[in-house]
Amino acid sequence: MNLEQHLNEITGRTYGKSISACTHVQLYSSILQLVKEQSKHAPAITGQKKVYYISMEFLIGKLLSNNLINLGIYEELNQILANNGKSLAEIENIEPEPSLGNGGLGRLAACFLDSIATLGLPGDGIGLNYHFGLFKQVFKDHLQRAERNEWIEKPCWLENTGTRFEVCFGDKKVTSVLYDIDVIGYENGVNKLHLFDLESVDESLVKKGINFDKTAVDKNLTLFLYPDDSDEAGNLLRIYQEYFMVCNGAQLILKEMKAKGQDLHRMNEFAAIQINDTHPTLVIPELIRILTKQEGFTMDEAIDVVSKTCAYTNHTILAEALEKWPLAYLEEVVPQLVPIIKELDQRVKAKYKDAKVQIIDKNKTVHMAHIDIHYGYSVNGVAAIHTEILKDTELNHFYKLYPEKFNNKTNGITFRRWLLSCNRELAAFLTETIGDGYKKNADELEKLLEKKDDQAVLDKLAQIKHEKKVELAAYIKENEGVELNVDSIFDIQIKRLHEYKRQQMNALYIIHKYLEIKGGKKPVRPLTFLFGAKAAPAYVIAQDIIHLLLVLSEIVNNDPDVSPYMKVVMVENYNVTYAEKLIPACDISEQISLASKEASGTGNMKFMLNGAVTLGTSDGANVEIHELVGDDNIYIFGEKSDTVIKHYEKADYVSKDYYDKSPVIKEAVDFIVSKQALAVGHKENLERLYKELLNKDWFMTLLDLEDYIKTKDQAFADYEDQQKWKKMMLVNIAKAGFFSSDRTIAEYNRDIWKLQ
Ligand code: 26Q
Repeated sequence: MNLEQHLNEITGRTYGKSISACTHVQLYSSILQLVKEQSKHAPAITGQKKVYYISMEFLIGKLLSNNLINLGIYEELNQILANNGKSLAEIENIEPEPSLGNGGLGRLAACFLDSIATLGLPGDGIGLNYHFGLFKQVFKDHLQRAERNEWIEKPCWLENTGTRFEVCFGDKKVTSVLYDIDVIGYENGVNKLHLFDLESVDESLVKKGINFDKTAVDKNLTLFLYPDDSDEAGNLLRIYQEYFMVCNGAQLILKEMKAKGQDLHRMNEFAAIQINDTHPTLVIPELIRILTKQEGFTMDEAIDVVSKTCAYTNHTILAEALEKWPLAYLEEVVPQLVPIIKELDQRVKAKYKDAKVQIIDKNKTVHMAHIDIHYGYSVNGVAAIHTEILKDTELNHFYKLYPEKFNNKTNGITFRRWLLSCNRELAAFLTETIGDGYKKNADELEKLLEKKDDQAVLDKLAQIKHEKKVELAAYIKENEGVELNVDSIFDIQIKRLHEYKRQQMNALYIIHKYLEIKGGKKPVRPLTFLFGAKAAPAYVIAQDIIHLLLVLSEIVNNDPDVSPYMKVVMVENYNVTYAEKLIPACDISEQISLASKEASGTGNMKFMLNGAVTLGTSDGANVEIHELVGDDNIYIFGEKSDTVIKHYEKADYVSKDYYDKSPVIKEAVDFIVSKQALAVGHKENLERLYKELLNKDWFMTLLDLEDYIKTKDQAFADYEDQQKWKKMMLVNIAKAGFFSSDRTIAEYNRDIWKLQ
């Protein structure tokens, strides 16, 4: 049966219709079924040892087009549908996006699963099946409101496996249900993403927006994903979720090993468990508990084998983001683990006198990362500079104890989603120009460098960028109601809203530009500033920054003196699908975090791959991008991480000094509480943000503002030298190969997992 016959057979079987007689909704269901049936024929991935990537988040995005690409049937199906008068692009729009992650960490996990399957490595994901995931963002009255994101519908990618486990919280017992999603490798085999759900989950618990009864754990456990900075009330529930995941995960891993007849005493020869940040840390004491209580292991044996199986990835150096839980919380949620955690702590205290490496500190607070580092065999950071900072400062006390455990794994992104799927035009042109070897071996993108002086190639890259800007403009017109000038420079900052990422610095630049234009200084070419960001609902200043951005867009876009030269748009409900539309259309990629604070960033890599030029600080993976493309193909500004770290050590940064010293800074900051801004926005939000910047500015916005303005103006000026700009685009694409997650996963496997 060929592909068309197969699809016709499915539409016939399901709807009694041929392809051409089906609606797009019916075709969406039918193609989903087609993918499920075709993936059954993909080769199984097997091997003696398997990796389990355990994570509270898998931000997988829509799956239809990626699965079609990975099965190698996208083009053929596209043609079949077109021949039947149907549009695959429109069918793709029907799929809801699951929001099973906050941002970078969750999206990284999804890219990793794609690469693990693509490299043919045995490896599954383990996570939770949140019914409403992360909230859906809506703007009302220039403020963010949170609503539930309903993404589970029939049919969907989830397959009920029928597997159930029991999970105890002290004497409370609940039952889980396991759903699987196929992870289809690119022209390779299939692995699984295992998502556990609560059998007794009750969606009707959710009242208005995202509010629900947080105490009814047996009903609410898998309703929502916690935002990355939550309120107190949510903390207990977060621990319930974490334990629910790891208890199920541990049972699944042991069950699979037993089914294969593998000796649990040699667990580390058959399994590697990669712990994605501290969120799944409880898997360590949970495995030890099961092995000692149910499998006849001595404590020494259990600790030994678990420590040789578990590896930890750190994604942050923000002290406030390192998970610490009061022991009392753990006593309430998982009393059965407390004796084990105390035992692990006792062993540390017996061996090391340094209080900084204790698991349970003198305030009876449990430091999750410390469990991972003492009782795991690998600790990795996610970009070169990040790992160095971990070793030198944040985790220096541990580095001194276990230098051999520390290693770097610079993040990567899957080129299937972030090039082949989101920018088919660019992918096709690359294939035409350098062959399609780059699809399997990303380093081959460097072949593009040979075309640096080929005018036809340079022009075509610029032409594709322009087409993508036209497509994005149409989408934004429809979704945000704003008209964009496709000949303007598209400057884009999309990422979670956090003070350290400094969207507020970009806002201050926009104010500066607005005032310049009002004063008669017009930019040579119109400018378009695009933002996308969700803020944790309990993160007050982040909400205020969103408010400022929305107020600015209202002021700028409606000012007839200014709007022909400049537009500001904050897109609503920024998510993976939106990223796939924004990134290919970008000219300037904003990566402006305070140096030392962004562990890696992965958006920076996606933009580069799609021919945008980075405007960024020496932070995270920007440093590696800079090394690869050289000074001439990137805009780097701001203080370096060592200077920033010294400011924190000496506590000598005073934002007010910068405000007093610089009329440009003063004018921009004052605008936040100007009559003009207050006429549009809310006094409470704007004043709070103004005071924060002036009196605290913990992430040193004003420190780098002048250099930022200067460097950004230079980038805009350079854009007018189109020949130069096109070459910069080319070099960025050509050098992006290093950031393929295939490379990252090959390194994890070589250094940590050691699968055959
Ligand atoms: C913790 C406790 C309670 C509730 C929520 C959380 C929580 C949830 C999510 C804490 C942190 C996160 C997410 C962190 C994250 O996305 N980090 C990013 O990871 C990327 C992948 O390595 C990096 O590129 C980014 O630099 C890093 O910020």
